[in-house]
Amino acid sequence: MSAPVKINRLDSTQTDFAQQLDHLLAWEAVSDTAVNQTVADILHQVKTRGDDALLEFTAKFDRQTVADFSELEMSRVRLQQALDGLPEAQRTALEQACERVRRYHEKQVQDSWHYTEADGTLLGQQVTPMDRVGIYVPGGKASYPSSVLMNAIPAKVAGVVEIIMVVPTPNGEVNELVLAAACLAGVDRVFTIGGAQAVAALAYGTESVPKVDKIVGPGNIYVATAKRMVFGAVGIDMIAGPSEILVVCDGKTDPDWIAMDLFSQAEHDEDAQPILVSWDAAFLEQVEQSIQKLLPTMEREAIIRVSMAERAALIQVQDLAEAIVVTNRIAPEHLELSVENPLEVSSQIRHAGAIFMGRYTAEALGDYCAGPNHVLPTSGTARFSSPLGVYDFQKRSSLIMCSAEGASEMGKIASVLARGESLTAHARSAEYRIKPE
Ligand code: HSO
Ligand code: ZN
Repeated sequence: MSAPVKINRLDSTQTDFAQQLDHLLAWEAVSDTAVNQTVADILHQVKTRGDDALLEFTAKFDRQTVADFSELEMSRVRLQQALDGLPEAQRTALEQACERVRRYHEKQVQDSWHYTEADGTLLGQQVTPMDRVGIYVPGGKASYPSSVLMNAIPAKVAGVVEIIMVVPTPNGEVNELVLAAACLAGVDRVFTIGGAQAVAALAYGTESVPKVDKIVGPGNIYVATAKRMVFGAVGIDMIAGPSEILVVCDGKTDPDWIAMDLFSQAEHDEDAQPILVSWDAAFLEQVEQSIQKLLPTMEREAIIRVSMAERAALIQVQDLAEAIVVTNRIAPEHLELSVENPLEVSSQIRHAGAIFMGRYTAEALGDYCAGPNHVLPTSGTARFSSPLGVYDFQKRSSLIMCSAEGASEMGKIASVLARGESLTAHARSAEYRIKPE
C-alpha cells in the first residue's frame, strides 16, 4: 500500500486566504544564467556556422550522428509511410481529431475588409498569412501527436505557405504517431533536430533548414530560452509554463470523475497544477477520498503524486459567487465548470484559456479532439492572452486610398499637426495635395 498523498487545503474564510492563494499560484519561470549562457552560445554557433554546428549539437545532445545533413530530414514519403503503418484505430482517431480541429479553426479565419468614407477615401485592412512558420515538437516523454495537430492545423487553415517541423529524435528513435500527425496536418518538411540548436536553425536559417517567420510549439527550458532570445528576429507564440486545471464543482458530480480530471493534468508533469474549488465541504472530502483511492491505480502515479503534493489544492469557498472571484484571480489555463447552469456561470468568467462546461465535458476531450486548440495561456497569462489560433498565423496590413477631396481635407489636418511637431516635410507633402480655394 502506498502512503496517502497530502494535499493542500485552503479555506476562503481564513484571514490570510489571499496570501495563501498567492503562494499557491507563485510560479517562477526559471531564468538561469548558466542556461542563458549555453543557449546564447548555441544560437551564435548555428548562426555563424550553419549546418556544421547543427550536426555537432545533434550528435552531442541527441546522440545522433549522421554522415550527411540530408539524413536529418524526413521525406514526405516517410511521413506517408508512418501514417499508412498505423493501426486502423489510431489512424481513424487521428483523422477524426484532425477533422474536428480543422472545422473549429475554420471559424477563426479573419477576412480582409474595407469601407469608403463620405469623401470617397477607401480605408480597410488586408489580412495575409505568413510565408513560412516553424513548429517545435518536443521529443521524449512529452512528445504529443495531438500537439502536432494543434500547432499545424491553424497554420494550415490560415494559409501559411510552408510549415517546417522540427522534432528531436534522441538516439534516432522517431515517434511514428508524431510523423503520421505531421503528414495528416499537412506539414511540408520535417527535420529531426531539437533543442536550442533547432530554434536557432529556424530563426536564422542554415544551408539546409529554411529561415522561418514565426516559431511555435512547446519545449524544455533550453527551447523556451532560445525562443525568448530569437524573438524579434522571428515571431514566437508564447512561453508556456506547466499545465493547469481548475475545477469548480457544486458537489453534484461523481467525485471519481473529478479526481481523474485533476489527475489528467497532473500526469503531464510534476509541476502541473490541479485545483478544485467547491462550496460543498463534504464533497471536497469525497474527492480527497477518490484521489487516495485512485492514485495507486495510475500508470503515472509517481508524477501525479508529486504534482498533487506540491502544487495541487482543494479550496473551500462560501458559494458560487466566491468561486467565480477565485477563478478570475487564478486565470487558469483549463477551467471545468462542473455545475448546474454552466453557460450562465461562464459569462462571469473573465480570465481562462479554455472553459469546459458541464459534468460531461472532461478537459481531456479538449486536449485531443473537441475542436478548440489545446495550446493555451498558462500561469495566469490568460489575463492578457488567448489560445493559439488561426489569427496567430495571419497578419494585417492597413489599406488607405485617398480621393482628391479626402486628400485635400486630411491635408489640412495633417499640415497643422505636422507643423506642431516641427516636421515640415510631412506638412508640405500633405499641403501639396490641398485643393486651392
Ligand atoms: N493538456 C495539454 C495538452 C495535451 N494533453 C496533449 C494531452 N496531450 C496542454 O493543454
Ligand atoms: Zn493534457
